[in-house]
Amino acid sequence: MAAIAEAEYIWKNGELVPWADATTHVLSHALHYGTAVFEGIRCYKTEKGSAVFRLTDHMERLRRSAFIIGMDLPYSVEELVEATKALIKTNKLESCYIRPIAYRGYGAVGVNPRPAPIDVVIAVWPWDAYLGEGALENGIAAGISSWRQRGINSIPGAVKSSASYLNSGLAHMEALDHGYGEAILLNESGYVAEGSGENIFIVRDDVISTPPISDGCLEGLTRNSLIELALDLDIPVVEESLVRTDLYTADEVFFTGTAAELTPIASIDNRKIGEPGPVTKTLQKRFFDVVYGKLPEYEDWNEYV
Ligand code: PPE
Repeated sequence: MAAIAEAEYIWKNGELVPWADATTHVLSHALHYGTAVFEGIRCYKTEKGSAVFRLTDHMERLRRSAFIIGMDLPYSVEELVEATKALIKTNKLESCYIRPIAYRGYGAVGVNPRPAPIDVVIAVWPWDAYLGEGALENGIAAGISSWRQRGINSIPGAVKSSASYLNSGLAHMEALDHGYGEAILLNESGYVAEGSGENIFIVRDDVISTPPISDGCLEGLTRNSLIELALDLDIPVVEESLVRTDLYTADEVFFTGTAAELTPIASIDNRKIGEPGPVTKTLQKRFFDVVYGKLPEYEDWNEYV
């Protein structure tokens, strides 16, 4: 999670630039005011070649995030999709993490973002297990943060903005300080929102529950995929507000996200949930079968490079 394994090129405003040259001015608007929207996407090495999971859907979410904050992206979803595929090929990567970011660049200071130019960058690099070694197999210890999820009428969860991640960073640092691997944030009303970089699900009596988007979480594409995979297996899924005690008493709890994939939660606030349970394990296997191109019925989610 710390150091970046550098690739050779980065795509910036339509051009390929060497990794070390993909810089921006220190007075870029986004650096001062958080005016950036981004995505996290994964490309997996499958038997049929490298496949980017839901690439178009991610780029569409990027456009929606930009639209909400009044940023008119100078590239279409198709252009961003093609640029990403070409970038992966140029960098000769078989699997990687993909980070597109659109931000207000250099040219104006002051709160108003509009006079600042819009820069768009796509970077790719190899990135393994997000929540540490063994997390996917054994689960992690999570803790409820004393920091609240910013309100949907402050910095909306629907916008994947750099500004949101100050909130995530505060919660994540606190979790690490308390000896946990990840934080869970409650919203201002006390309902469970999400992890600092993941959506959250519980399983109780063979029913899956996850907080609704209106409780302030990101509309995660892994979340959305998992819901579909579960329903296709006839496992009921409910989107409902959850309180912290629902987490403590659940049979199984897990995080989902592009980086975190499907990471089981072994304990919350030192209350044992246990080893990854049957629903978690079934869905995790299903998820990896999908992204590695082993399930033909979900192949439209895999966009081959
Ligand atoms: N909530 C948050 C706050 C979040 O950051 C992510 C993804 C999700 C939910 C899950 O969304 P999705 O990836 O579409 O299923 N977090 C990205 C960034 C992580 C980072 O540390 O940077 C990611 O997983 O790529």
